[in-house]
Amino acid sequence: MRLLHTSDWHLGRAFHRVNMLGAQAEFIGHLVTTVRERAVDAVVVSGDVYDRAVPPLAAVELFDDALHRLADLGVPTVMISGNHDSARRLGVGAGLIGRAGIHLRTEPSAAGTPVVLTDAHGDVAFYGLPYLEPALVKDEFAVEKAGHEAVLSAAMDRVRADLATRAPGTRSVVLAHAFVTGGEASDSERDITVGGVAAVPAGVFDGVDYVALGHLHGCQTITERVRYSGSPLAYSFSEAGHRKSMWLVDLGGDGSVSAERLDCPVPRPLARIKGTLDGLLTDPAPARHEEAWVEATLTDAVRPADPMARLTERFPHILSLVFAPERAPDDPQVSYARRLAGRGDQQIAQDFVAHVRGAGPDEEEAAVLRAAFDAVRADAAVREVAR
Ligand SMILES: [Mn+2]
Repeated sequence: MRLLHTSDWHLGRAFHRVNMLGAQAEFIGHLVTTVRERAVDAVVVSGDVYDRAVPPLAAVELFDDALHRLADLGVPTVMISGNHDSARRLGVGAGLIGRAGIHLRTEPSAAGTPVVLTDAHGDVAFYGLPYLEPALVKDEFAVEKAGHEAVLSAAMDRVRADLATRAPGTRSVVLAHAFVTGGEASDSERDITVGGVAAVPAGVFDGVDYVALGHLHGCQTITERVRYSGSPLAYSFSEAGHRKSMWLVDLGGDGSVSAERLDCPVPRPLARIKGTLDGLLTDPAPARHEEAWVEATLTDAVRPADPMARLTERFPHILSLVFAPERAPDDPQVSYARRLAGRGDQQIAQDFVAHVRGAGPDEEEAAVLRAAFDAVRADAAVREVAR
């Protein structure tokens, strides 16, 4: 059985001031063409269909168009909700859409109920695990301490239990939206840390033939059988080095997996350039980025006048400007943003305590901070669900 694995479409999301709906529509067209030309048997979409719980109308219309085109192909599709989607909103109409062969899985309670597709070698059971927000699903999965590993393990126990009841030789595919240990993040995923932990070990998914992951926006291989497709488009300059892709996965009759990486259309390349304003305007080297979406980091010791207007003359598609004057790392002038870069909320809070008190938090105090961050996140998640 030949699968096409994609995720993290984030329909409706903009890239800085650029509306990406045109590029998103082009990707949908590319997806449909690929399904037809490469004789795909099933499409899997591993969450974050939309960028927000309440997406703009144009994004909803684009998704509707994608559903119609996938249904017209007659190729079954399995989709789950991600942490950016409102599972309940996305799930409205799922029963009816399912009759057209598009299986939207947004209910955690259905974790152990697969969509079963069949080829010449027998059945393939597709288990769609929507993004599981630990605080919201801990009762459903009867776990005491709400963490990502606990709830995903419990959901996977249901998958394995169901699989054990099926005919020997039944192959299995799991769709999940999670941060798996060893995966590399970018700047465009929303933080999902709970209890100080964001990631789950890949071993949680043991016992199935292929795990189609969503959440991380870079295409990556955790193991031969556990992969991220990544987002089809870049949504931050941290993805300037990414090659945006989908996985074309051939699932053999014996459960063997071979995967081919397929490139997605690139609306416009991304470039990060760095130097003094005069250097960026006159050096020959950045000429190859003149048509790219550009993020320029200015290293001038003194902020120059009108930098954006001047850079736009050479780089008409410049979208982002960063000031990073060259200074010694211990210079108190090093910007606040740079001091925070790459550190999580917990670490920032702990460093703040150390800064104002002279000593960082002890274990008990660190736990209080963690609990506070968890409470804020859980509250935000509950609000999202209620929208
Ligand atoms: Mn995402």
